[in-house]
Amino acid sequence: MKIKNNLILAMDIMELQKAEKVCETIGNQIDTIKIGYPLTLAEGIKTIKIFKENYNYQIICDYKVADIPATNSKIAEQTFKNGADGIITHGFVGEDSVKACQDKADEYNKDLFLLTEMSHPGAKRFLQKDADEIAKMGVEMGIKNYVAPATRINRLKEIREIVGKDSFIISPGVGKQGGEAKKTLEYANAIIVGRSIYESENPKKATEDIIKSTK
Ligand code: 3DU
Repeated sequence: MKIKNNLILAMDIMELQKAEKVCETIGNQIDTIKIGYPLTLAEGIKTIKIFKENYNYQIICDYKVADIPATNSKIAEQTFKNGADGIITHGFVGEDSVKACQDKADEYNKDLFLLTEMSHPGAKRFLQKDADEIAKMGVEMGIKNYVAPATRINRLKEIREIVGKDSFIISPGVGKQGGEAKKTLEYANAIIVGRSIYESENPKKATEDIIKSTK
């Protein structure tokens, strides 16, 4: 996936009107947003189409899919049927569950992003131990897109080493969670930023500043 300015906006605003206002303010500095449960549960899956049609954005659905294969397949089907360009799936559930999402992504000719290690402190206790194995599984499965943390650059670097230079890594945790944009982009192809933009008094300037800081 090609991502303008290597920046994905995490659209976790729970009111569509407010979310659209942020998009109008930011203008064409970005071309990709990430929608997760906050907006989807508040306003429905129709939000995917609204952002695609009104702003021509690429949409990555951060549904952190983590169920049995049969259920994963249904979740991915609904996600792609409703217009998503990509879906984020958890890796800890294992190869068969991930493959169910991968098959749907292939069927729709869209992207699957495999979540390896998460960015928050709690991820250290369980997920971190297996994150390298999750990344290795992704490589074995031929997965090209990954999610890895901006909050622990050493871990991001290690995951990059496992998935290789030709894989595409998107990285959350820049800004509010403490990660730095420029450092993160040494190892990731794009950063994911939410609150530092949409909670800012001036989302346009916040976006400009983040983009400038990456140059
Ligand atoms: O912390 P921010 O407000 O910039 O938002 C980060 C987004 O990325 C948010 O949607 C969160 O759910 C998602 N995310 C992580 O923060 C960390 C992960 O490991 C995976 C996804």
